[in-house]
Amino acid sequence: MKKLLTLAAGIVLASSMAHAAGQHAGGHDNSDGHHEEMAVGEPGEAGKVSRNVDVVMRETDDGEMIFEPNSLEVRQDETIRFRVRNKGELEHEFVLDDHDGVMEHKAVMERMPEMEHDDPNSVRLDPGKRGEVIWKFTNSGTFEFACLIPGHYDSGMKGDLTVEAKN
Ligand SMILES: [Cu+2]
Repeated sequence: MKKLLTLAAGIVLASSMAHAAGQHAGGHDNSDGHHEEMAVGEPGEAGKVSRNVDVVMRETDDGEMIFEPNSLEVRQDETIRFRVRNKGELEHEFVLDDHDGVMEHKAVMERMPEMEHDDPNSVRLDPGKRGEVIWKFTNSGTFEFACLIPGHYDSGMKGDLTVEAKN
């Protein structure tokens, strides 16, 4: 049953995305309406990884949910392999995006908690599992990483990601 719901949510999402694509010529639109790519960058190639960054996701004894570390710095044009490990007892995810993208995605997840996305800017892990995201940071600026499973962001699962301009 869970699988069926996931599938249904996926279909709803796919059709709403197709609809949005028709209206705005595709992609991940920002409010200024002309960005097809994500501001935070693009999927990276394994052969071009410049370094690995380890990130742990877990709950704390006092009821928080956290990323360790909770802030990250990278340089523009770096390709990073985020090695993400869920050391908690709940399912968690690691999503890279700009603030608006995180907020938008968070709202969608709250409406459709069963939705499972398979986007290159995220990885969702069962307790005890490891996964990775390979990402190229094409733009400098301030971005975020977050877990958008309902309730987790508000329990602390967010971090700042700074991309320093090259040179
Ligand atoms: Cu989480």
